[in-house]
Amino acid sequence: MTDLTLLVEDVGAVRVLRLNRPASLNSFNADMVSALLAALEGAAQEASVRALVLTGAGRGFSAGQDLTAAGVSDPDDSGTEPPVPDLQAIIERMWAPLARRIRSLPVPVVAAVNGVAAGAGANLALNCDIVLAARSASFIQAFSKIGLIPDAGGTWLLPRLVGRARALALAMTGEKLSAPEAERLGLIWRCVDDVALMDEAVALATRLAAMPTQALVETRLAMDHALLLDNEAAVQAEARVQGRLGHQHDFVEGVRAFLAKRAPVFKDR
Ligand code: T3D
Repeated sequence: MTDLTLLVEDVGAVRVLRLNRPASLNSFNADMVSALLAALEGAAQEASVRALVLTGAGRGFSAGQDLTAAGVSDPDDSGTEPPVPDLQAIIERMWAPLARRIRSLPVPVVAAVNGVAAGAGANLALNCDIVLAARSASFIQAFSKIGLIPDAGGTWLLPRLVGRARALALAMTGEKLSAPEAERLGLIWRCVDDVALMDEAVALATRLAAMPTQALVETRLAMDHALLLDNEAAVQAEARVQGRLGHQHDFVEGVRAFLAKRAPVFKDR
């Protein structure tokens, strides 16, 4: 399936979604939000999809909100100020659902950050389970430069990924962080040579696709949830999740395959 603003391709059990507005560094207008939400929903519904890669076309991953479509315009000739956009409504319609859907997908999600990732574009990538980036890519919490705070889950994610001191400095200064530096700080998993990015991302997603999907997704949910719990509550929550997973085919298959010294065939999703 091809949409003007989003390219969709399947590589085996891996669905690759490519943001496709390269002239504006894949900044998001309403069409691209709708296309991405629909594609995420499609991937969630299709049992043959066992992992997802999110990347961008051209030299950028995403520059966040398309500022030409942000609803801000100049005063008219008489100096009358036009109405300002309702940002709360925009966030609730666009960025919150996108971030939420990525974090709740029933399959693992790999971001392949091919170039600059700015504003909510950066934070969409950081919502993915594993973030790979091209060595030449960069991350910018651009919000402060236009009088905003990090959104698309940025206020929750950034301190958890890199700690409060670095999170505040990145968000307040809006400084560009290179991919190697992002890796060093723990903002992302790894950066790789530019030419190798897509091969590495698809190979990683293919590996994840062959693994027990439910366990991977429950790992994401349990870790995110555990951040809100004390140790005892987290240990108890682990027991409940293991209790559920223990009734699944993939657990029995994994143990049987180990004991039989054969490769497991996982199929739960
Ligand atoms: O407003 C709301 O709805 C609230 C929601 C907010 C969520 C957010 O994401 S807020 C943050 C929005 N994003 C930004 O502020 C980033 C703006 N872009 C930049 O700062 C720079 O473009 C970059 C640092 C990302 C890259 O710089 P550079 O020098 O590599 O590229 P460039 O020349 O600035 O951009 C290339 C083209 O993309 C250029 O168009 P042109 O001149 O070739 O026709 C530029 O205008 C366009 N572009 C880049 N970012 C955006 C954009 N067009 C629209 N919206 C953008 N966000």
